[in-house]
Amino acid sequence: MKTLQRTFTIIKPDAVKRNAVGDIIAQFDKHGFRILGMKMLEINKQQAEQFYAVHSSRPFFDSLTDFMSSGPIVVLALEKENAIADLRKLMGATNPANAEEGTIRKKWASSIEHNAIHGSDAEETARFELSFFFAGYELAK
Ligand code: 3AN
Repeated sequence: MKTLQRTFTIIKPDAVKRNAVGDIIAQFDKHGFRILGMKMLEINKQQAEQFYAVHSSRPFFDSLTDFMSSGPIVVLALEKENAIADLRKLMGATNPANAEEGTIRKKWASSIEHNAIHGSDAEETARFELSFFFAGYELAK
């Protein structure tokens, strides 16, 4: 039996500024992800700090949360079989210098911080991240 899995992604401020939203959403379609929810919004520094709380002791935390609150982002709830791992594969390595050809970060990321896209890395983080940006009723489908 096929088991559908949900994951969460953010098209980050750098990619929105570079008009990459359409191209990135087309990649989701092409790779078989169903879009369950999608919003364009801005978050403030405090909201970015809450979202990235797991990274609070990392040296890049302040700069990362400044960046994530610097302009509009697009958040999506995606569904497919093996969605979490497949999205991570489609995104490419965190550092675009190591990202494989054909990945979103290879095409759109300009540095390890301005790396175009976020994707959940495990089921528990996907649950937290989806619920951070979407209410239950919005994804009840
Ligand atoms: P990923 O986004 O691939 O899951 P994480 O979870 O290690 O990578 O890092 C979260 C975010 O923090 C990254 N997307 C990136 O924007 C930023 N980041 C990670 N490592 C660094 C670093 N060494 N310097 C600056 N920013 C970083």
